[in-house]
Amino acid sequence: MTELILALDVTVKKKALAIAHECAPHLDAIKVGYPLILSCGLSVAQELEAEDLPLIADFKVADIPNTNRLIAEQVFDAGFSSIICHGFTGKDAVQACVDTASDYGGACFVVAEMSHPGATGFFHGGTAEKIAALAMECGADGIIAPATRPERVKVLRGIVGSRKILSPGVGAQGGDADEVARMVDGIIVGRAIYEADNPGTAAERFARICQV
Ligand code: OMP
Repeated sequence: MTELILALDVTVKKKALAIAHECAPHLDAIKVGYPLILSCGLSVAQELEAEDLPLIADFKVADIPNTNRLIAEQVFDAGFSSIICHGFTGKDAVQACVDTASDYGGACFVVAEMSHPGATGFFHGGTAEKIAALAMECGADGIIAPATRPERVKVLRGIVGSRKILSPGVGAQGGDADEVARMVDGIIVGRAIYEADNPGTAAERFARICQV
């Protein structure tokens, strides 16, 4: 079964918590990033723990190994169970995130290729493939690959094998959940859920697609 991960990019705490609660029965995890943390503080993670779902910290960590480790420690101490980091920083920097995640019994996902149109200018031409291979070499739990380009997900699957692929870009960015859900281990959905008139109903609809 494919997991449904809510990207909770909502900047008003009360609204974020209400949406999380409404959607929770249909979700497998909640992904939190800069929009929510910068507006509400890292402690929002503790409040989200009430939903009893794994929390993924999307800080796309991209610094030197020591700083990556310090960031990852803060993330796991705050109650997150996974962290997303960038891979273009190189082996030692990615390894610091993977090792810190492992020290905490958590998981680390490496962005192999981004979903937005501009990403092709940097990630194509072999870069995404290299990053995916690096993520495997470092022992990462999986990669992030674009739902907006299923043909690229297929290529990257050839590199990561049975390791996890989490895929953002469904809905608002044009990715087709029906097509991508069969190819990946988790789809990441933000606006198509949290901007819907009824986020709970929208989450339920995506959850049904994930069950195919
Ligand atoms: P929506 O476009 O609103 O569904 O949100 C997508 C979520 O996935 C946002 O939180 C993005 O920051 C995130 N994301 C991408 O959209 N593209 C990527 O390539 C990588 C991510 C990510 O790492 O989660």
